[in-house]
Amino acid sequence: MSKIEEVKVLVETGKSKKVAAAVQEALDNGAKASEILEAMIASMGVVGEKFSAGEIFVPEMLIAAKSMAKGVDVLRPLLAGDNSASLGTCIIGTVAGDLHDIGKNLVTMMIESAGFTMVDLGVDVPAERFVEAIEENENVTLVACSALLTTTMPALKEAVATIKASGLTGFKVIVGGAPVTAEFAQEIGADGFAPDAGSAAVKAKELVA
Ligand code: B1M
Repeated sequence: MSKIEEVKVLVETGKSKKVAAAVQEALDNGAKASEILEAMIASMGVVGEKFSAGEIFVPEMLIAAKSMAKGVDVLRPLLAGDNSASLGTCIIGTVAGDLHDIGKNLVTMMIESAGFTMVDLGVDVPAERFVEAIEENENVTLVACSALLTTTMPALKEAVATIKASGLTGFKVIVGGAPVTAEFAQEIGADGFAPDAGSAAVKAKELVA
């Protein structure tokens, strides 16, 4: 089994204590950080399928998520890149009712590497909290809202509406997450959408240019 395959199996089976070492070994064997990340994202897809099929339950999903987070910790310095440019502050969070944060954390890392100062509000963020954070922080140029459940798409809509209705200006709003589409983003009045973390960084730069 290749080291990358090993990382995939460890994430899928939630062997959180072994993942960091296996990721490091994969890197030492010449694997690219981006390849390892792709493999771990694919593992989460498998975990999701097993959950849908009733083969595993929430605790196993949670342990798999923790395992992936350990692997991402090792990759972070390699993926984050140069963040010396200053494109302002980006407020980011997963919307109300939604506890998923792996995707949001990857997006945070990539937008930071594009040159933003990040203020991460975490998960289950009420719409009004985004507005407060815009008021509390200097030079906010971007607000990024993540939603990972079809059931929290209305909360994403509410977050964008509340931010837009606040009357505050000087920033753009970007949205994303597995169930979110470009059409939905447009429909709810977001300024931008990105399907994954890499393109979120590209879109973020484009929006504030
Ligand atoms: Co949950 N979960 N989960 N879960 N979970 C999904 C999302 C699900 C698809 C699994 C499934 O059924 N197959 C399903 C949603 C179905 C739906 O919405 N139709 C689901 C469900 C149902 C649930 C619960 C309701 C289960 C229950 O309790 N019965 C529950 C809800 C809790 C809540 O949020 N209120 C729940 C709970 C959990 C855990 C807490 C156990 C855990 C999360 C732990 C954590 O995040 N710290 C968990 C996990 C791990 C998953 C899966 C397996 C993996 C999610 C993940 O991290 N993916 C997931 C199945 C799957 O994704 N296939 C699943 C990897 C990550 C890199 O991808 O998050 O999509 P993703 O992020 C991507 C893009 O979406 C994008 O970029 C990222 C990187 O490229 N992106 C953005 C994300 N945010 C963006 C923002 C942007 C731009 C792009 O701009 C701002």
